[in-house]
Amino acid sequence: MTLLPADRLDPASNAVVGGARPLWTSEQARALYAMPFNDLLFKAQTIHRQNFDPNAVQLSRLLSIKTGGCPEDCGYCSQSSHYSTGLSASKLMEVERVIAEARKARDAGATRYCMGAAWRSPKDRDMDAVLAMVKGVKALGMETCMTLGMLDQHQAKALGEAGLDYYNHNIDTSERYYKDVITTRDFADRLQTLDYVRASGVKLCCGGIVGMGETAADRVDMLVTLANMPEPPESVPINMLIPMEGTPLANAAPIDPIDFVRTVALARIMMPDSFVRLSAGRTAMSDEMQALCFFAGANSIFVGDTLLTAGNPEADKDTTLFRKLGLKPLEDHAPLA
Ligand code: SAM
Ligand code: DTB
Ligand code: SF4
Repeated sequence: MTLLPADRLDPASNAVVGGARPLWTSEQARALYAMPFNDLLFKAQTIHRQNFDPNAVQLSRLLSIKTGGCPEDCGYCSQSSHYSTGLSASKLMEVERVIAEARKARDAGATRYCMGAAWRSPKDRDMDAVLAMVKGVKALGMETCMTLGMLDQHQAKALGEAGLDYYNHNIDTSERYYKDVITTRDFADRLQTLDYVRASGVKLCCGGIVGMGETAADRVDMLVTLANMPEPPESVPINMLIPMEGTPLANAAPIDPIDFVRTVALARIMMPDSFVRLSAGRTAMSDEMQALCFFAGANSIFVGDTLLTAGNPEADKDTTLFRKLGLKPLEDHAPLA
């Protein structure tokens, strides 16, 4: 792909002038990140309104279908077998139980059901059950998302044929910082799986974590990688690290909330058509911080009191927050035409 010059961007709206989508340079993205906060938020909100209903938030629900005992060494994760986190490993959940949990989530207002497994990659013997979960949850009228680790081409194709809507596979941080966080796979492995998923017709859910001791340049470059993909991910989760006891990142210095909001705003500006999910870490955020994230363009959250192994705000708390902010759950999944 050719790198088009920055003057192809209309500075007011960030709209592409003249057709082709320009690629972001790190310098452009760093300059955005460093803008005066009010200017950055105004720009993000302006772009947000051009693409989405600013008061509608998509609601997803997560379920851990296979917990713990993971052979990967992700330095943030409670489910890695490399660390003593006090978590006990479980087997893959029964298909019927997954469908019953999804029905409860649907009845509580979630429109997308995300199923996560603590695997490096799925074993072929697990694929039948996983495909049955996709079909069963879809039959409830929900969108489906899975996050199962690395996939080969056949697995990605099988998930696509079963009707999976989204596959979540995060790049987590910049290519530069990646090896400080995970050593059992590399950044290129992540991109390979993302390519297989794209080729299978499944939409991408791909983002990362902030607050892992990375620099602002790492946050920005993670977003540059995502925004410069041939097609940016349709869903971009921005997780704030939930420090997990026993992991190498248990004592990482928390990210400044303003820097977190800047990261969300950049994601919105650089990927104007994507859903930006205010993902892990909301229990540690004030209402005001979440409100700023919504203003900066976040328009998706996880609902329900647990994520995979960690806590998430209780339903009452989110209902109150939505009422205070005049937000409503997004009923249909499409961005504005
Ligand atoms: N094993 C699969 C994988 O790594 O792709 C799927 C599950 S994994 C738990 C999904 C994502 O959750 C990770 O890529 C990471 O971005 C996020 N995550 C895991 N632990 C986290 C934590 N303690 N705080 C914030 N985000 C976390
Ligand atoms: C994503 O980006 N965040 C979710 C989902 N994708 C699978 C996971 C958050 C996990 C938070 C830590 C836990 O619950 O263990
Ligand atoms: Fe395993 Fe995923 Fe946790 Fe990494 S993030 S240790 S791959 S479950």
